[in-house]
Amino acid sequence: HVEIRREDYTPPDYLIETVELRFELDAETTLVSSRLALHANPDRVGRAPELRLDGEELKLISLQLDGVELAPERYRVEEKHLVIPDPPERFILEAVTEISPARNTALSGLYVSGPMLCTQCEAEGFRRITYFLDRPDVMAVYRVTLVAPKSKAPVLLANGNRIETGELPDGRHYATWLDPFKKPSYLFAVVAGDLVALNDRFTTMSGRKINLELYVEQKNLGKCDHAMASLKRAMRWDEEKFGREYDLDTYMIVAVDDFNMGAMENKGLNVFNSRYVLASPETATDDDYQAIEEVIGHEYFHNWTGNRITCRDWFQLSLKEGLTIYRDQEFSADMQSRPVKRITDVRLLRSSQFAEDAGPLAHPVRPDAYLEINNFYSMTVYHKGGEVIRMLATLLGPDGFRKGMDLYFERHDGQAVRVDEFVQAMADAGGRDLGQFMRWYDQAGTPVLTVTDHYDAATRSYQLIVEQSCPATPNQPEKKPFHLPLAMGLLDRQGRELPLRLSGETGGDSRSRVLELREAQETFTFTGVPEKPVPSLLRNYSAPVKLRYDYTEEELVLLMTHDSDPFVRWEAGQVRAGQVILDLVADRQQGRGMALEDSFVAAFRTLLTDAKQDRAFLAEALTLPAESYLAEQMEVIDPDAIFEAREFVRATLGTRLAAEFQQTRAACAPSGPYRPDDGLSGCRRLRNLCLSYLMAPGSQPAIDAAFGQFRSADNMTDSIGALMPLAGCDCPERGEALRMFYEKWKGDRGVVDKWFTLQATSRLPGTLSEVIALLDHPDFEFTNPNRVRSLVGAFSQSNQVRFHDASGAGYRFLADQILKLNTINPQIAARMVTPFSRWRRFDAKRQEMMKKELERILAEPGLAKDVYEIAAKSV
Ligand code: HT7
Ligand code: ZN
Repeated sequence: HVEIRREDYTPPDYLIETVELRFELDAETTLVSSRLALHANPDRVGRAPELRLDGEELKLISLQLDGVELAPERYRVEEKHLVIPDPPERFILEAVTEISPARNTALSGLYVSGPMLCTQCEAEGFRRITYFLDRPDVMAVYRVTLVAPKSKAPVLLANGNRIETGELPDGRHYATWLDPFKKPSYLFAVVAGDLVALNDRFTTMSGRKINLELYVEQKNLGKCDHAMASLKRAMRWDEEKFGREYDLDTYMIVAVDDFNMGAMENKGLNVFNSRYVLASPETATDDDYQAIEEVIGHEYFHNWTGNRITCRDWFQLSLKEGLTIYRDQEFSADMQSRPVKRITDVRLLRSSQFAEDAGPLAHPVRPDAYLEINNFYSMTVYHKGGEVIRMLATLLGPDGFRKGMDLYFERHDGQAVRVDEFVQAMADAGGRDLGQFMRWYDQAGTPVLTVTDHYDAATRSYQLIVEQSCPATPNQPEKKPFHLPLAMGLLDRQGRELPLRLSGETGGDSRSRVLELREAQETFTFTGVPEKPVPSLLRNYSAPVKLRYDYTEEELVLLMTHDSDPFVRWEAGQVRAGQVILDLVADRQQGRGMALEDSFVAAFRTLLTDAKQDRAFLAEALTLPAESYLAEQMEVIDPDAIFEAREFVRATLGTRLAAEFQQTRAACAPSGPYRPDDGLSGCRRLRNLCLSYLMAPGSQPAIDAAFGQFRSADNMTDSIGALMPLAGCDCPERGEALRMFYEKWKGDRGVVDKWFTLQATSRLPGTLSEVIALLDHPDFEFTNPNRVRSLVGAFSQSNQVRFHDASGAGYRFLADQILKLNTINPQIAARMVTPFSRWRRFDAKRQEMMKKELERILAEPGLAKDVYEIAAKSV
């Protein structure tokens, strides 16, 4: 396996101006005829030697150069390339290749999904369609003709505008599409199949009318309204927030059931995993509705951040992904509760990205090397990348950031660029030196901020001493200090916000400010501070770091109840709950009995009964830190002790605050039929959270309440809200409810995925046996990524205590499934390896067992590069 290194980048030797493609579509054998207008790149390094086109799994049928069949000695076909040793400076290359969509279970290139043929070309799927310079800095204009039997594929779609259609003999028809925008091959797409469309219109800010077309299977037409409404909201938002208007006349979205990721931003023709399109109140939860809005927004925003300006090479992936994550987060924050959105985003970052950054797969936001680029569509590139953009926005302020974005679009529209160009635009627009800031792109690992303080009553001055450090990560033993924004405030002992005047400053009365850190250690001295304050640090989670400050219990309660920043209020509660649970973990490990502190129960009661709190926020505040997040805070992870301590806290709260939970649950009871946009999703979340606390001790009245809610629910949020605690309960109602649920929904893929996940994430001791049995269920398919994720992924990634069973059976199970997936879908197989990468964090026996499974995977003959890279780095 060849390692690709960032420092080895050279410009392409040849460029492609225009691409003409003709597809004779058939699931078994598709013929692809290509006509490429090539010329030597004037910016190449040295004279243009041979032309090396990328190609995989292709059968070459014919090859012509400037209209003449190429003699066999003038080219060679290698396993992954077509090489023409001595081409002219400028020429036309025509090739016919044969591919088999039906045998393409890797879902990269052209493949079959249900009643359609569709493509996925990012990152390197286009080379599985035809020979090409399959790299993002080769941009061309595409003209595409699709030919197919009309009865099987009445709908024929490609990027851009449909310029011609017609009938052909033998019941076939064709459509020709022209995309006027130059694009890299990874944004190419075609779809052909038996689909119907939901149509709508959008008028842009300059008055252009855009056709919006959402293609689905006939049976799903009734589930598209939310996706369409989300798209229109996203289009308007990008105009209002960033002044960006859509550029083609038509925007198409196609929903497919078999898809490796969430969705794909192909120019003018997005292809979506159907789970991020289809929704109805009966089949989708509030979270599903939310996720659809987010992903629809994300793909739409890529039209400017990704498509109009793309990446020079794949090391720059965060240029488009981090920026677009930031944009979709801001869009969602504007559409719902901003604080709750920030809390959910931070929760995800800290539970998944921090773990990645602390293990053998840690890599910088801009990686230095890879074997398989698909493995770098990571939490770090996406979500830490998004945090890096957020820090720029915080440092520059809203106006400076907008100016930077405008300058970036003005300078680079139509180009394939690097992260450097983006940061330079920000630096120039904001008049700032961002040289040190670039370390966020180059250094892996989560920085730790250790804050201490000192108050001097005589001078009424208060010092904050901030130290930053960053742990060693693979190939990076030493780290240099980061440039980062630390948003903060100071509270007096009554919880009032104090003015923040740094020594040497005059005037200024702000109650919240951003300190800029650049050094390994810095001291900030505030003057005119009347008493020793409580620092409110990292407001709105202004940087992706771990914060260490030794708060007392009283100080945490003060922040929880008084800070003006909702993130800090939430975080103070999480820190307190984390301390309580981890103390109980220690008690359990040392054989002491567990007892919950009265003060914690009292604080929980105060919060639960605070009628003034926003309910969505309250639900977040009352949710205990996840097992995985608690695990990250332990030197040696003890999954059993974490699970038992956390469950003990939940059950104790459920018992001691039963009346309060019942009251709150009743206060949140629905007063009318469900509507996803009724503004009551926070209420539903809180109500279902109360139910899960009430269920934790396992009392019969609570089980009856859950079963009652399950039977009477008119929407999926409440149905799942009841079924989830039932699935974790060893009671007869469990089997009954799961059976009823399956019988009702067995024809609906998305809901059946939920049914698999509910069972895979049950903490009951027999879960692994159930999961193994479910592999033989008629609805389980190894070829469908959503289904694999819903069972194998859910068990190994979201059921810490059962996956890490001391017998090692969970590990054997996962390795067996990875080896099966290796030949079916290497991308999905590789993603399933990640739980093993954390092996060093566990006790010696578990370490040994996990390592053994990694070695078994690595010993597999014919191991895909994708799986090899993750397994080899992990071991
Ligand atoms: N840009 C899209 C990436 C993507 C992808 C990457 C590798 C393999 C399959 C894939 N499907 C989609 C998704 C996005 O960030 O919008
Ligand atoms: Zn993206």
